[in-house]
Amino acid sequence: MSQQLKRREFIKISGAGVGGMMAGSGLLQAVDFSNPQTDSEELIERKGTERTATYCEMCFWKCAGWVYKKDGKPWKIVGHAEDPNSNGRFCPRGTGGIGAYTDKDRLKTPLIRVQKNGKQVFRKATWDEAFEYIARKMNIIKEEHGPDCIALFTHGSGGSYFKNLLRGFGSNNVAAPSYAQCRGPREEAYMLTYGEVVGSPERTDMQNSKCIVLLGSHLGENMHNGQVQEFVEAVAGGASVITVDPRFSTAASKSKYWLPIKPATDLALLLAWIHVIIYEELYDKEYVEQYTYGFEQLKASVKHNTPEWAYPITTIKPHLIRETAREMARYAPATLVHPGRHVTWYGDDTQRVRANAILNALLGSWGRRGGFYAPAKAKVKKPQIPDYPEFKRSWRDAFPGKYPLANLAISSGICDATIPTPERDCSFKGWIVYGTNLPLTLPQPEKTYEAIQNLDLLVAVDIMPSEITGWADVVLPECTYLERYDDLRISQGRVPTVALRAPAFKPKYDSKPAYWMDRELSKKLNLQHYFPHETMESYLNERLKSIGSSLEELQQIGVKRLDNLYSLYYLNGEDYTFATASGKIELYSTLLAEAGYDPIPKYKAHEEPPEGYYRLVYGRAPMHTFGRTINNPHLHDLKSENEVWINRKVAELWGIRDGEYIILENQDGKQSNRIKVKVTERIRHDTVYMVHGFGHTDKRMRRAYNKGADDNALISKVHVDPIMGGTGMRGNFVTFKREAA
Ligand SMILES: Nc1nc2c(c(=O)[nH]1)N[C@H]1C(S)=C(S)[C@@H](COP(=O)(O)OP(=O)(O)OC[C@H]3O[C@@H](n4cnc5c(=O)[nH]c(N)nc54)[C@H](O)[C@@H]3O)O[C@H]1N2
Ligand SMILES: Nc1nc2c(c(=O)[nH]1)N[C@H]1C(S)=C(S)[C@@H](COP(=O)(O)OP(=O)(O)OC[C@H]3O[C@@H](n4cnc5c(=O)[nH]c(N)nc54)[C@H](O)[C@@H]3O)O[C@H]1N2
Ligand code: SF4
Ligand SMILES: [Mo]
Repeated sequence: MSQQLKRREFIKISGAGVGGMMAGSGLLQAVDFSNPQTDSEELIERKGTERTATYCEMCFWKCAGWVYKKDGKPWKIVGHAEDPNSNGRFCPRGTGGIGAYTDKDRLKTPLIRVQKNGKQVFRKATWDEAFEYIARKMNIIKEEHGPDCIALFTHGSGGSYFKNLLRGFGSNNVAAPSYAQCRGPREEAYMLTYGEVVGSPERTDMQNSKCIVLLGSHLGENMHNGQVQEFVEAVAGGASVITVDPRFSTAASKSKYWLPIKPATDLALLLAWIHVIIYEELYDKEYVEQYTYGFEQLKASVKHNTPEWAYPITTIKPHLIRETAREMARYAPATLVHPGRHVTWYGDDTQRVRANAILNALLGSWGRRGGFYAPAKAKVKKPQIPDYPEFKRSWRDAFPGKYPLANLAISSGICDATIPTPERDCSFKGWIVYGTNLPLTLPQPEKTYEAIQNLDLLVAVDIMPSEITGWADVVLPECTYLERYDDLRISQGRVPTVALRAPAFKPKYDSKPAYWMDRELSKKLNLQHYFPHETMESYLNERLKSIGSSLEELQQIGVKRLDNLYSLYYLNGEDYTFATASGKIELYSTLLAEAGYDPIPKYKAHEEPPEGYYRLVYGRAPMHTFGRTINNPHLHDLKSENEVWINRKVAELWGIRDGEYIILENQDGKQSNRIKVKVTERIRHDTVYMVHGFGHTDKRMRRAYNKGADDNALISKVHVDPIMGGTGMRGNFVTFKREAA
């Protein structure tokens, strides 16, 4: 079909029901935001209530909880008391999860792109038609180009079934923006240093930390539940917090020290801290001696990185750099220099996070109480499936010699490799996009659109008519997490736990769970042997049998705690072998040296904003997750648009008033949607800030449409991490424009 449709047009609207904005669904009153901690036992005893076990899909912390119904109607969602990710409390987004289910703008039926009266439109299709279409296209691509010319982009629980399907089909090109646009550099930096990743939930022992250092990491706005709870606990217990942020974040307001660093210079600060810790002999000598490799090289390398050297770079005064370094050493090893999560900032991110990992090693905090614990290891067997065919080509072939230390596929790389170039023998021809809204998620959106124009097949699996669905050939409406089973959530953490997600409601409209989609699609592709279980119930039951449990038990208890057979901390004096080349914690990285990169991080200056421009940085709001919750009836009511934070003096200089709407224009002339101004002292003069996820352009999301601005529209420049391909996204600069009258 899409051969006849020459250029893919964005399908804006389906005609019906465009008028009048829907008001909140009335359910808001029923959802209790004020007291998220509710005693489940007490609730279940109330007449007419029933509960179903779930784990939350409103973000990727995956808190376990209970969905309550009263007289058959949705009532409330609460945290599961036995769950270490939530400790019985949900965050506002989790509590508002009911809104994902009730949202009237949801995708309702499968859709197929067709040409009608010279215009591209979606027509409603049956599931069988949709699967026929997809299978036919996939087979054509396989025949003409090879199965590996189809890629999967995924974020979220159901992605695993699509991954299984695609691998069975012969392609291992599976990418998640949570790697190259998020925590990839962190995982590779810790891997290079300790031979292990940080993982999610982070293995940070914050509840026992006496000193916490946050670089960016805006905990409290970044609302990862258990982590925020531990942070609050540590602060209440008197932990000393050092926050490094060009903005006075919520975390900064809880801190003993706020260091309003000049953005893009954190590596210089980290090296100066390392300098002070080494040259004032504040490091953990026994730990360094016993466990680390390359101390002398490190010492020599940071010799010139004095606080006086770092001062003009970072604008942090030398005495403050010394004082904060001493503060960290005072509480070590119960000092946690937080490794961050969204770390794709400036392109040298693996090196910056390496410096962070090195600093933790000098403080002896890895494997120590109050630093990083060794997460529990839970093994819950998966049912056997046949081996996948051999994968002939990988995304790597598109980038010979590049990103040698990337351990996962790079979404932005797959996007690039979809745009044909003379050197490349094959570019990607098909994308399956599960639960990730690429136009708002991958930087350089104009590249994403160009790549899309070169596809023969684009399948979008989503619950909402998000922007990506407007570009798809086939749209598959998934039911929400409250209407489906999914695979078990296995959290390592301090105690290994297994949590169940079971359907609390029947799927609304003609939406279906991803497992069912993949099993049906597998039949059309003759790949059903990769989906041996007819239902999720039977799959889950078999999995749970391997730990002596059953689906029935999990339906009753929701969360099962397993034994942790390992110690959380290193035993004093015990020898350990680390999974690095030297078997030690590598202050000097042998792998980086071999691959031709700095084995010890070195500071290199980044580009500065031109005259009249300000650096654009972005972050989170506690009541929203990226762009995925903006249309949620309950959460939209809590925050319906974002603001751009501008320093008071800068605003005065431009004559910009608080509350007025302006347009941001970046160094390449890209303009934002109109955005409200927040004039504040809480940000540096050279930086502006906005929350990511707003500025939706798809009218089918009636609440979110045209509210606030999309930071991604201004991220037309990226700085790619040469080590692992992460896309540094904070090297864009904006100036201010008045709205056209
Ligand atoms: N409510 C909510 N919580 C979430 C999410 C969500 O969507 N909503 N998303 C989750 C996900 S997937 C992730 S990855 C995390 C992301 O959350 P974090 O990992 O905390 O993200 P950061 O980029 O570290 O934090 C943004 C902060 O960095 C500051 N900053 C900007 N530039 C610089 C700089 O050059 N140096 C320093 N030191 N600071 C700088 C900004 O001012 C801002 O305060 O949040 C998670 N938690
Ligand atoms: N400009 C900019 N870009 C960023 C970031 C940023 O701060 N600024 N943050 C980066 C980070 S840290 C990350 S982790 C990524 C995250 O990026 P994404 O994972 O792409 O996050 P969302 O934009 O929320 O897109 C999620 C999509 O999943 C859909 N969805 C929600 N629930 C379900 C479900 O149950 N099933 C299915 N099938 N679909 C569902 C939503 O409707 C939405 O379309 O973005 C990265 N990109
Ligand atoms: S942190 Fe909030 S949104 Fe994320 S999984 Fe937990 S309750 Fe849900
Ligand atoms: Mo992320």
